Amino acid sequence: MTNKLIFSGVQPTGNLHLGNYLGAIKQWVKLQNAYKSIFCVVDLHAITVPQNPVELKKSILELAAAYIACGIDPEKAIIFQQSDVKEHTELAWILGCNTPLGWLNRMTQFKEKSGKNKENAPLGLYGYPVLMAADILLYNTNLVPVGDDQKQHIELTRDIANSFNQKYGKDVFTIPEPMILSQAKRVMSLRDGTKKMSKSDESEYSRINLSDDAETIRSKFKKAQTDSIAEIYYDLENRPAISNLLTIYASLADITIEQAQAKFANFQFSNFKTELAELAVEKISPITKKFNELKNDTTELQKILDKGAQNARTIAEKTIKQVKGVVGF
Ligand code: AQP
Repeated sequence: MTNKLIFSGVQPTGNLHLGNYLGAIKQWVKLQNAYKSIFCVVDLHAITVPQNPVELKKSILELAAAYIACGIDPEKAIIFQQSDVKEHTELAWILGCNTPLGWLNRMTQFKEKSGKNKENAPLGLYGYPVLMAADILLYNTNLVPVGDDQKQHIELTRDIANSFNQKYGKDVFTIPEPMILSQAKRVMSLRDGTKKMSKSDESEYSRINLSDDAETIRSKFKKAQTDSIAEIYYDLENRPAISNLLTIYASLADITIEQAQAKFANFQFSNFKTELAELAVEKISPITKKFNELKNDTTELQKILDKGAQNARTIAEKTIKQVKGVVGF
C-alpha cells in the first residue's frame, strides 16, 4: 500500500454500463488494494441536467450497491455521497472565483451536453468542471482513475490548482494526475462505433447495462454494428465498430487487443459475437446477481454511505480550513 490517494466518481444517473465498468470501476477494484481510495457518488454533478427527484434518490443508493457489487470493498475504500460533504460546494465556489471563463469555454463536455441550446443551459452544467476540480483537490488526491473522456477535466483541475497555489504563494493543493489504465478507456456505442457508450443514449441497444440479463446481453451483441469487411482485425480509424468489439472482449478477458485479434482472426462475425456475448454474460452475471441482492437493503447501504461521508469529511474539513485561511476568510 502506497501513501498515494486516488479519488474518482460516477453520476447516479441511471444504470451503469460496460463503459463505466471497463473504463473506470473495474480499475478501481484493483487499485483499492494499493492506494488509499475514495469513490464518490457524484449526485451534485447529476443535477447539472434535469433529474426526477424520486428516481435520483433511488439511483444514489443503487450506485452505492453497484460499486460494491463490482468489487469495491467499503472496508478498504471510502464510498460516500457527494452532497453529504458540504465542503465540495464551498470549495467549488472559491475555485470558481479563481477560474477564467476562457478555460471553461474550451471544455468539450459542456459543448456536447448543452447541445444547440446554450442560452438555456444551466450555470451548473457550465461550472461542472470546477466542481469536479473541488472534488479532487479537497482530498489531496494524487491520481484520478477515469476513462479517456474525463482527461480534459483533470487537466483543467491541474491548471486551477497550479494557478491557485501560485496566486496565494502556498502549496495548498496537491497537483493530481489522470490515471488512464484500461485499454477500454473509451468504450463505444454498440450501434455506432464513433460515439461513446453512454447512459444518455436513447437506444438501449447502444450499451450493455450491468443490470442486463443474459438474454438481453446476447441479443444486444447479436445486433451490434459491424462492417462489410469479412475479416476480423483491429483498425480503430477505419473500422471503429469491430475495433470496439475486440477492445471489449480483450478487457473482459484481461488479455491484450493483439491477443484478442489473433484469437478471432479466422472467425466469422456471428461466431465472434457469440463468444463475446458469452464472456460478457460470464463476467456481468455475478455483478448483476450481487447488485440485485444488495440494492434492496437500503438501511445497510445508507449506513455505508454515512460512514463514508464521516471519513471523507475529516479530510475535507482540513483542506477547506486551510483554503479559507489562505484566501483571507
Ligand atoms: N464509454 C466509456 N468508456 C470508458 N469509460 C467511460 N466512462 C463513462 N463512459 C465511458 C467513465 O465512467 C466514469 C463515470 O462516468 P459518469 O457516469 O460519471 O459520467 P459520464 O462520463 O458522463 O457517463 P455517461 O454514461 O457518458 O453519462 P451521460 O450519458 O449522462 O453523459 C468516468 O470515469 C468516465 O470516464
